[in-house]
Amino acid sequence: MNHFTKLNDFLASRQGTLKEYNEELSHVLKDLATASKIVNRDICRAGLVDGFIGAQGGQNIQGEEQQKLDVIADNAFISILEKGGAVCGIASEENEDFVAFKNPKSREGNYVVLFDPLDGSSNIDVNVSIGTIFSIYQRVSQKGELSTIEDMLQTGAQQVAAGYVLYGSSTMMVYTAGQGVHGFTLDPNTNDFYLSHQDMKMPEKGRYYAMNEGNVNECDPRIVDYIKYCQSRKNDYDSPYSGRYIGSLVADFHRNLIKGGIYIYPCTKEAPEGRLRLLYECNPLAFISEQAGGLSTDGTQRIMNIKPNKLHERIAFFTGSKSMVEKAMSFLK
Ligand code: AFP
Repeated sequence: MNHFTKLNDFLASRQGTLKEYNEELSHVLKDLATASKIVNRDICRAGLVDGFIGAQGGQNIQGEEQQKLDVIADNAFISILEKGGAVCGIASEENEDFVAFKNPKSREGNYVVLFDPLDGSSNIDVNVSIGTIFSIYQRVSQKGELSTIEDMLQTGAQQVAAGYVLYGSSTMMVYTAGQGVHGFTLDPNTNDFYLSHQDMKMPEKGRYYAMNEGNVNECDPRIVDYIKYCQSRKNDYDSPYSGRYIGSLVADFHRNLIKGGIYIYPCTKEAPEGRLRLLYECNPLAFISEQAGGLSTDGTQRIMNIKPNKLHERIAFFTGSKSMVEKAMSFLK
């Protein structure tokens, strides 16, 4: 036993604090937590179970090699959300098209969930932190009907809740429903999430920058200038920032949320539109960053104002502590 509040009790206490914050939304968040516990268990046992480690043998719609655990995690989230009844459809990194749940209960569901079931999957086989990222919207299609593409292609500003689960040295679920950011740690003894990080705030600035610096000569020279600024003694700390890049967006973002820092994935020659996906990577983290006092932009505009044109749309992403993102943007002017 511990003295921390369980996720379910916390969700119950929040109901009604916002028009959108109701029992059905709590249900969706609980289902996401349940699915993440299954995924967490599978990640922890991956090395011991045949069929969990390694490549699946196919590519997802992004042309990226799918890992076995990508598919296992995807199936876990889809099956729990489908059974739950509060969600009428989903879109995920691992599926080319969105999935409209056909059963009558789900058709009555008010929400859609967009997610990356296992972010940072190149880190799975090497036992480095990975995550799940999710975004929740109210449907715009008719209740009782099948969910439509319009449900999925909403701007980030229309998210009712968003979050991530970090499978790290401990497993944490962090979410916002538009009233601050709440962090829960999974207790392996009880398999319950407990409120461990209340009202999380991103420090106004920090000393960490996260970028795949292998790409530094492949991007806009103004980005190179900003990276040189981070590495110089001419920055606001009069000493070089520390470079930290895990290659799992969730883990890099979480460090910056707690310690202060900036994450950058600009357009590169290889990825001229950017690498990260707007709908299930950037939007949810943008919502959390703003709720925590940080900023997220594609270099020209607020991430959450971008009207998506397609499910797997990619964009450039700059997210983190407010003054650091503002400084990076000043290089792009
Ligand atoms: P996956 O979810 O397909 O593994 O992609 C990981 C990711 O979207 C993000 O988590 C990382 O920050 C980024 O890509 C890593 O990309 P690079 O390997 O190009 O640095």
